[in-house]
Amino acid sequence: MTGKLEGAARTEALSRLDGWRELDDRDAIAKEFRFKDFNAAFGWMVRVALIAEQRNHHPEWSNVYNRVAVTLSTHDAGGLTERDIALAEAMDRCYQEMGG
Ligand code: H2B
Repeated sequence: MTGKLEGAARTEALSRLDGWRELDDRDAIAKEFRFKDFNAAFGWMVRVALIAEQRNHHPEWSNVYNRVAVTLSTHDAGGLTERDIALAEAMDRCYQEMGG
C-alpha cells in the first residue's frame, strides 16, 4: 500500500493537479465537475467508475443533474496518497476527452 503524501512529495503531487482543493476537515482533495446536462455527467461517471473498479480505488461522489462533486482520499491509508492523485488525473483526462 502506498503511504500518505506528506512534505515535498505532497506539494509536488498537488502541483500536478488543476482545480482540486485540499479539504480543511480531513486529509482529502475535492473538485466539482460541471457538464452540459445529466447524460454528459452520468456518461463521465460511468467511464470513471470503470477505471476506479479496475484500480480498486473508488471516489466519494454525488451527482445533481449536470454537476458531480468528488472527494478523493485513501481510506486504507487514512489520507491522501498517490492513488488519489492518479485517479484525479484520470478524472480530469476523461473530462477533457469529453470536451469539458
Ligand atoms: N477506495 C479508496 N478511495 N480508498 C481505499 O482505501 C479503498 C478504495 N480500498 N476502494 C479498497 C476499495 C478496499 O476497501 C477494498 C476492500 O479492496
